[in-house]
Amino acid sequence: MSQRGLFITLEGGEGAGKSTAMTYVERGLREAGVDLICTREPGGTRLGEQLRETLLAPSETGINPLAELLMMFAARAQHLSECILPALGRGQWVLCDRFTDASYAYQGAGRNMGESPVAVLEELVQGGLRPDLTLLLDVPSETGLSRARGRGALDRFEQEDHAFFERVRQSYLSRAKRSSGRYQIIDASADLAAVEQALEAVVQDLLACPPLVQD
Ligand code: Z5A
Repeated sequence: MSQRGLFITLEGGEGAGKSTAMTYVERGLREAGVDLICTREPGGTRLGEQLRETLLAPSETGINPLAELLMMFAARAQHLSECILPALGRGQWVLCDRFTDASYAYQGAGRNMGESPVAVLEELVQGGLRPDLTLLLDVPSETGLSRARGRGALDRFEQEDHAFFERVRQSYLSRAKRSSGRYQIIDASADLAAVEQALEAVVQDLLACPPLVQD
């Protein structure tokens, strides 16, 4: 039986540069001949994109934190069954812009729900599946927010206050510290050239010595 593909996620606060990094990593891997798909959360399927629209709409002011968390995991359940698991099973690599670390950071820490409800849903929806590698683009929240604001209209999350984004950042950093084997922290406050250089090193490492896949 052939081995499943690698599951790689990109995480970070607002405006950390995940989408920019994803394009760069995707290009490096494709040029090296890796067969991969790129996707995102919430989203990646028709249902997931519909839920994303609701979750990000600034007009949706009344969404309760538990409903928000359940919508993230509803989108994730669909994404796993329709897109991520089939691709991994075919041996393709999956590059995903955000995954469950974002639920720990935004709902667990940002919304002050704590880790327990996230962990319960993680187990229910994913079973034993965890990313093989997570690239955490770390940037001070003020820097990230000012980049995000520079892009124009703010979504529902981007309208939160500074304390919210600080909790999000600290959650990412503390989870990365606890399971350091899975994460690579990229200093995303550096200029684009320096970030690209760091990503280039990650891509070369991945190609030379891919992490062991946990089935
Ligand atoms: N969310 C959640 O709450 N729970 C969950 O479980 C999941 C998600 C999965 C949508 O995610 C929202 O869903 C998200 C959390 C929540 N909150 N929000 N908002 P998203 O990933 O689509 O949203 P986002 O964080 O706002 O991502 P983004 O807008 O796509 O930002 P980004 O990908 O990190 O950054 P970027 O688009 O690559 O770059 C932003 C700008 O900065 C752009 O103009 C770049 O040219 C510039 N940039 C990038 N890097 C640099 C450097 N190094 N220097 C200078 N300028 C730079």
